[in-house]
Amino acid sequence: YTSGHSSLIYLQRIKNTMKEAKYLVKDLYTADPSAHVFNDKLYIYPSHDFESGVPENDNGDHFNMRDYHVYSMDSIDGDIIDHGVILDVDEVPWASRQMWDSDVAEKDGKYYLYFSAKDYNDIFHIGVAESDTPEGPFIPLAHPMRGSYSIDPCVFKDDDGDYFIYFGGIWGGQLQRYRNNKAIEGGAEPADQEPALNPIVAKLSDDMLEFAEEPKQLLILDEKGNPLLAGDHDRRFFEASWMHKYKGKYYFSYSTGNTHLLCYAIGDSPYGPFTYQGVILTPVLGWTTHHSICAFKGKWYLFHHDCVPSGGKTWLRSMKVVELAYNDDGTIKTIEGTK
Ligand code: FUB
Repeated sequence: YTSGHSSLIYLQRIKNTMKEAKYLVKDLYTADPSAHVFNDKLYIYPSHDFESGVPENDNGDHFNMRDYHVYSMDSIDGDIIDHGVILDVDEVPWASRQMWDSDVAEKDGKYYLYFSAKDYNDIFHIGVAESDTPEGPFIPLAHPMRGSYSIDPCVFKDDDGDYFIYFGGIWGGQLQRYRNNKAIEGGAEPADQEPALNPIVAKLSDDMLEFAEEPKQLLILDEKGNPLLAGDHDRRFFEASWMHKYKGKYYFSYSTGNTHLLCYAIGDSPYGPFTYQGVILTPVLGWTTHHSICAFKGKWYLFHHDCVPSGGKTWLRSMKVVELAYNDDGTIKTIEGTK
């Protein structure tokens, strides 16, 4: 009896460690999951993929999403609740299409949804929408954040109560069309031997609706302290910014896009500089890889997506969660993606 009982406890422990990634939602395609804990619950804000019929192209027009849902969980092994649509493109006066990656931050009991979308000139900007609850619905501002461009906003609250927004994505995400926050002629990536384009960071205003300062580049350096080069496709920033803090250090993680890796870099300040450390997630089935990292009830998790349930259709993704572990030196143990 005793040994049987302890095996049961052991099996239960294995189940609870979430070493195998699990899909979170079966009835909708969901991607780019941004996870946060609000009021002791886990909330996940993903993109909502669907079959729009737009053909694949290099701009990513086939990622033609039009609305967002929010999900919540009381425990990582428990049920996931779909709270329904929280914002639709038709409710956003300035947005025409492609409701891409989003994130939500809470301040003083109000919730702010930051989202990427194209305007009527096909230029990406970042929008903000407000709600009194994490479940929405979110009411959008009539205009994008002033001075915003490109895609993939992520908002990080530091321990001292300052909020920072990180954003940017090259190729279809249009970051290569800007330098020093201004649109440039031509808008190409730098040559391979030049420093890569970096993600952008800005402190948020007290009302959470504007940049509180001129956005800056967030430098990602190699082990010798040199900026990563544009030709270093296995390490340079492509899109999917995420920031989290672990044991007093800032961890900036991102996708390398065309080499399909989720990587991370560590720094001592929310502005950086950051030093490249390695791969968090090896390539998954599908072109994009995108994630968030969140602690919930004493464990760390990587939320991400792949295209296994859609049979590899790169625009129909499904979000997943898997436990994330650190080594003693603070580096992250690499997780194998599902091919
Ligand atoms: O979901 C649309 C876009 O695909 C996101 O904004 C990118 O990060 C990539 O995941």
